[in-house]
Amino acid sequence: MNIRHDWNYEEISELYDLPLLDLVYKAATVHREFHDSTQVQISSLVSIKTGGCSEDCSYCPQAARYSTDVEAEKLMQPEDVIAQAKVAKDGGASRMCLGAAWREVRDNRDFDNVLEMVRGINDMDMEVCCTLGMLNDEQAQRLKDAGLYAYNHNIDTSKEKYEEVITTRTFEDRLDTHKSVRKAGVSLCSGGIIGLGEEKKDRINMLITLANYAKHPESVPINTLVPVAGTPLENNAKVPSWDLIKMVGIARIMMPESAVRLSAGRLELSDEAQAMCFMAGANSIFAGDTLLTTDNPEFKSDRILFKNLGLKSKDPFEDGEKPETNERYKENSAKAKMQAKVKAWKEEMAAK
Ligand code: SAM
Ligand code: DTB
Ligand code: SF4
Repeated sequence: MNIRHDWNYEEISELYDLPLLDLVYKAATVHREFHDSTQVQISSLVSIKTGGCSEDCSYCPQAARYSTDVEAEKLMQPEDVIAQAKVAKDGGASRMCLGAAWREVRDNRDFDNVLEMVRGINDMDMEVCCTLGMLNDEQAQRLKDAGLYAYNHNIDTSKEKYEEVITTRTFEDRLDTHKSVRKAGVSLCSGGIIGLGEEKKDRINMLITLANYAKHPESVPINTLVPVAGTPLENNAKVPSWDLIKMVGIARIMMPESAVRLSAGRLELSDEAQAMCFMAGANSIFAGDTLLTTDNPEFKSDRILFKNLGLKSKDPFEDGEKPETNERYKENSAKAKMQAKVKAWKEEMAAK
């Protein structure tokens, strides 16, 4: 089977309407052609900057404008993040994903600290992924120079549904960040959420956007909405696990080489439903008892599940080379600090 980038709505609609077990059979066959079906990539998440976000993503407990239990915190210290990465590595994680409740990356001290975290974790021979909101070409390059392996930036839903879910940025803004990530030669992680109130056409169009890229995202997280009290979507109907299995299977068929990640919402799934997702081609999970702010299955229960299903965790850098950290990232930090000083001095002079 060759890799395609020209999927059309009708053919995916046919897959969507297949009897579920026929779809799973097709997807499982593709999965076995491209992957070792016993291997699952394990990522661990840490929320390096929690809450207080200026965006209005209607699913997100970290948006400042919604009244949720999440309290805004400052950026974590690099040494604390690196210590958490060590624990995750000992638990079998090959990738550490650092999440920040930011609309976008800014060229400031916080970003310099994130670069230090990236460098420290890459030095531990773990893949480092960041999800920091929108970024530009230069920022993507600085992350790459620090040793970043992947960048997560979800499209979440279809272009058509997007403005019902988020109004403070556009679908195009998301795609622009993807361009910067690709330009810097960083692996792209992008997927979406089911349970936002979307229809079949939105689910299909979301996958078509990702699968018709000239290069498929190397990871495709499929999140199920975790409804959080205080967010506009807190009372959304629960998504049947059949829908998740279907989405995983379709993503597997459309993007055969990518890692399809079972992401938020795993706590609500039975072991059997998770097994069906692995059968349909999921080959990555977030492990650890918290995602960013919500709960996730404990390491221990995942270990039992893996044992029962005969699954193994994948080693880091099996699908791509370890990025070399480049001393340029330090020079850039120094340059940014100098520019900030000059700007402050100019403002001071103008005020006199
Ligand atoms: N602020 C950055 C951004 O939005 O890109 C990074 C962090 S943001 C929390 C990362 C992703 O988490 C979102 O794009 C969304 O797909 C997912 N997410 C957030 N809240 C969720 C929820 N309640 N249920 C499921 N997925 C959620
Ligand atoms: C992704 O697709 N899902 C993760 C990760 N990428 C950053 C985040 C899920 C967040 C779920 C809600 C929370 O814990 O705050
Ligand atoms: Fe902010 Fe990201 Fe949450 Fe949106 S999803 S409110 S950008 S943290």
